[in-house]
Amino acid sequence: MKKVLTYGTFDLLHYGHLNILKKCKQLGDYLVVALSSDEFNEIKGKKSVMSFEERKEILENIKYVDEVIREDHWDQKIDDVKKHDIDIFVMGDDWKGKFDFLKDYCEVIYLPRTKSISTTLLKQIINKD
Ligand code: C2G
Repeated sequence: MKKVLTYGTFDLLHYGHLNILKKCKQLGDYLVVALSSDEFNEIKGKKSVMSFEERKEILENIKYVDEVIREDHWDQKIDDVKKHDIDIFVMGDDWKGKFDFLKDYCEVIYLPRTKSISTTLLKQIINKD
């Protein structure tokens, strides 16, 4: 079984998120999503609209996602790859190169971001109305 791992906040889930989750699942058989906790979002300088529990429940109900774990700090990735026996680590290419250190432990793939959609953009549109 080929296991895939990806990370993110996944706030106000949109089709850009769905696209990368779909592509992650196409790369393997089992997809683990490490979901940023509310506390870690503060460290990332992000304030998510939806709580960790709400974001987790949504992700757990997406057919591509097999398991959701917590992301609490930047340097848990190597442990996560080992603990969950990950074959492929995937992120959007806005992170290109940032996680190449994981190449010692698994395949690392950066996928093109979906154009013209982001949580920030959605917030701007919603705030305009
Ligand atoms: N993404 C995408 N296309 C978009 C928006 C997001 O492909 N239009 C991808 C991002 O590249 C990322 C994933 O969706 O791989 C989740 O995006 P965010 O929720 O913004 O996550 P981020 O803040 O980048 O957190 O340790 C890594 C961090 O937790 C990543």
